[in-house]
Amino acid sequence: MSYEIEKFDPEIFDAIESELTRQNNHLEMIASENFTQPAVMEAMGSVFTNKYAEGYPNKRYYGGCEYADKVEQLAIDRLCELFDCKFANVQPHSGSQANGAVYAALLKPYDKILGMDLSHGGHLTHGSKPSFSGKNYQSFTYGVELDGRINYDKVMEIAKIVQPKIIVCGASAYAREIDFKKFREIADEVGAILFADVAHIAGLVVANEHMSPFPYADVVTTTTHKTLAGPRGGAIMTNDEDIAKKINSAIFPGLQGGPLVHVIAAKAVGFKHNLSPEWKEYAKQVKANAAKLAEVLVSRGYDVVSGGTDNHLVLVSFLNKEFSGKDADAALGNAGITVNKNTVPGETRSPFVTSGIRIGSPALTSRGMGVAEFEKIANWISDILDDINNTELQAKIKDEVKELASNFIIYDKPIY
Ligand code: DSN
Repeated sequence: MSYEIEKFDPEIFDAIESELTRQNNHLEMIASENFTQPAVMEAMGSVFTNKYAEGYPNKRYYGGCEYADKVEQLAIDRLCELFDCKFANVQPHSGSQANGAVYAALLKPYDKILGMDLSHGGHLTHGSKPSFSGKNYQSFTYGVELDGRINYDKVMEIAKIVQPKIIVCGASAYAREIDFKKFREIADEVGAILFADVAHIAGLVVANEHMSPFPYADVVTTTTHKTLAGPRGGAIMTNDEDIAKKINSAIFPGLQGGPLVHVIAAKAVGFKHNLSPEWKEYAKQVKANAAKLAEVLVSRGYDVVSGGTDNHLVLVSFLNKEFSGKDADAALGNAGITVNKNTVPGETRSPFVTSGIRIGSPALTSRGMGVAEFEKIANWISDILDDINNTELQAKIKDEVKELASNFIIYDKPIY
């Protein structure tokens, strides 16, 4: 097979081919990454990339939008079906844009946000100071206890003191089920809007493998590329018509111009995958694989934050070790196992060094791996961490990783 880009821009083509080899040969265990379907990538590479479609279906500022209307309406309808909600906006270019639109729609500058602390597993856009969410609004945080779990009574106490306009729930590095009902009670007690960012767990939620944020949250955002395994992008959902109108105005013309119609088409294809009967099996397997990973790491003496996992990720703490999250990330990377360093509850090192790693199961589950493979991988991870400076061992495991990976090839060509 030859591609136009191979002839026109060999430097970029080489990088794309190398990335394909990297994705096929390595074990991708970053909890926020996944492998999308070739059909999703085909939609992303389609002629819709040429089309301007500012506005919304049947209310555009450009002509020639009849097919753009069709794909956007399909994406909206499928997302509403997945989450059993009434209104959806599928135009956000990313999860951060989606979160920015929620604040722009529902808050005034310097209103109070209460979100999960970034260093406890929250997200930059949940009020972190370097982010627009911490600069344009007064942000306050809740965190986890030393056992790695949210203490809802404490969140209630903080909310009563802060009196936030909006409470953000949802996390990027939290291994336990989020109780949206309890967050609703807290929001009701202080008269706050409840905003759930389910980017990490969305693929589990739509399979009934995690509690749904509906009917508890007033507004819900997600990314489409994490556990949902769709194209890179964001989306916003609500059951409240007034909020839906404000969100639509906040996205366009508030924050964004022309929607990425090719990505919206790909989102629609991804949602069709999420609606398929096999999706539930995938979500169950994601959880079973993460549970096996946690079980083996605990049995090998590692400090798994909260003692295990209810979802797709495991957070491992090295607070009691000589080495850092950065060291562990590098050692595992040498063996072809890709994770990310992560802060942990009670963190003593800087965010760039950290005392933990976050390991996720969604991407390897998409490659068809099950608990037997995760058991093997968890033991490799433990072997490497047990002897972190042993580069010969890392090289030996890298060969074994490559052999395992070769039995689970995800893509046979670099471009779809
Ligand atoms: N949410 C981040 C992550 O989990 O990796 C990316 O923004």
